[in-house]
Amino acid sequence: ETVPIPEPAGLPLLGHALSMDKSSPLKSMVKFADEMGPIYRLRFPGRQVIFISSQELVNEVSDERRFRKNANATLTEVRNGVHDGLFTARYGEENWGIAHRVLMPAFGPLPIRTMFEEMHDIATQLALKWARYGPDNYIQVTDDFTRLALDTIALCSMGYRFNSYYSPTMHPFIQAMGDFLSESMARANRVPMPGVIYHSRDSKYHADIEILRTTARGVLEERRRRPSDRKDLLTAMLDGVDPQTGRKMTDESIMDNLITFLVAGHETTSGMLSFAFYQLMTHPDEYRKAQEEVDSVVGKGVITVDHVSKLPRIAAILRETLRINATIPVYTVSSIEDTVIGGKYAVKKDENIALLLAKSQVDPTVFGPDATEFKPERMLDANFERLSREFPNNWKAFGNGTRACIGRPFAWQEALLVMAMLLQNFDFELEGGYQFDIHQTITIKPKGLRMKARLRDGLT
Ligand code: MNH
Repeated sequence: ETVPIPEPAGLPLLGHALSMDKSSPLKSMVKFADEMGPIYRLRFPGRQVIFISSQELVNEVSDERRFRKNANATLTEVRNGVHDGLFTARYGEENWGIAHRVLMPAFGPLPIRTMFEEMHDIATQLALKWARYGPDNYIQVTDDFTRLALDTIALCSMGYRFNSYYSPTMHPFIQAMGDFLSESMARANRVPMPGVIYHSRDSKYHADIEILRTTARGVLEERRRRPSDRKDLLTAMLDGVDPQTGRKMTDESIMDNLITFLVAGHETTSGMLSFAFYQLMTHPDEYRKAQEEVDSVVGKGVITVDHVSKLPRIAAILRETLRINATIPVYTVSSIEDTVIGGKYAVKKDENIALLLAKSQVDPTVFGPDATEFKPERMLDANFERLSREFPNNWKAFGNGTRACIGRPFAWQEALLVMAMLLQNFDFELEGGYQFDIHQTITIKPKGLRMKARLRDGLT
């Protein structure tokens, strides 16, 4: 016996298109979950989406024998720029398999370790900038973490320096990428109108895509012209042979993935660092414990790659940060066959099922009555492992299974390094009267977060 999936009241034809918060659809999704419970359906022109928000349902759809990633409306638009690159590839696309097998080893523990020096280089630029700001000026936290994440992934993956800390204006590539991403999201949520209405926005959109691809092609061709002994992701893509098909990646696929790394690797990491600092500055006890850990593990010397794995409390802080504010707050799967979920809800093959991490990761069944509170303790290794045995798939901030984040070890090493370096060198203070709010693009960040940084001693 199946029962219908609950649906909030909507309009004929437009469905719930006008019920969504324009600047943050996520807020509407969360609000509907609060009103409708752990499963509900929304309808938009030409598509419908089932939203699930309990650990139990998320666990069920994490079974890759029954469900697979489905590029949602926004990712479908992002494909205009990066096609079947790793992030946006549809199930079964051949280039995904080739790129996945060629790149997995390059994202393994050893190659990531060798990227430490370049990560450290960029992190030092950030620390220097903040030291020079002095203790009385407000830092635009998210902007500076975005520069950090972008410069880091570009340097480590392809030896390219954006030098974001040295220019007052954004590099044209970065500007184009930002505009491309926000327009991709806008296009996904467009109300159908005659094409001419969108004409000028469409030409700007395609011009931005042109900038992205021309830059990527330039980087690729430059590397071919002047081969280098760098062991980075670009080298892995140029030289790698897929063991399964014996094929190499095409130039188009390499460009798709170069852009994909920049897209996927900058906002997510920058958002995570921003939320982590917000949480620490509003939880003084946790802040103090984190700083004590850094002081006892790293001390006053220069941080090295060996310190990174010895910071369990910082790691727990990052996990807890991503539990409460997963920077990719929603991702989408679909069923391989017509099926029933939650024991009673019929779901059709290929129907969109959105995993609302913003709710499922604060499920009180898993995390108790204080589920929405920041308590890093519960994310220390032993507790984290126990929780995931008892409640599998309760924490999905890096996605699921074969389509999980390939950049996770990269992001983790970078974030631990940056947190440790900053806590070692500075004392931070949140802007008085700051009102927490979320700014949503494809990812989320704390809106307008500002803080002051005071050097504790000299800069290390
Ligand atoms: Mn990342 C996939 C979150 C950092 C490159 N990433 C995913 C998914 C999530 C995710 C969630 C799955 C999305 C989906 O199912 O639709 N990623 C993160 C978070 C951080 C992050 C929270 C940082 C914090 N990601 C990075 C970095 C890179 C990267 C850094 C690049 C170096 N991510 C990817 C790629 C994929 C992905 C590539 C797609 C993998 C695949 O499907 O094969």
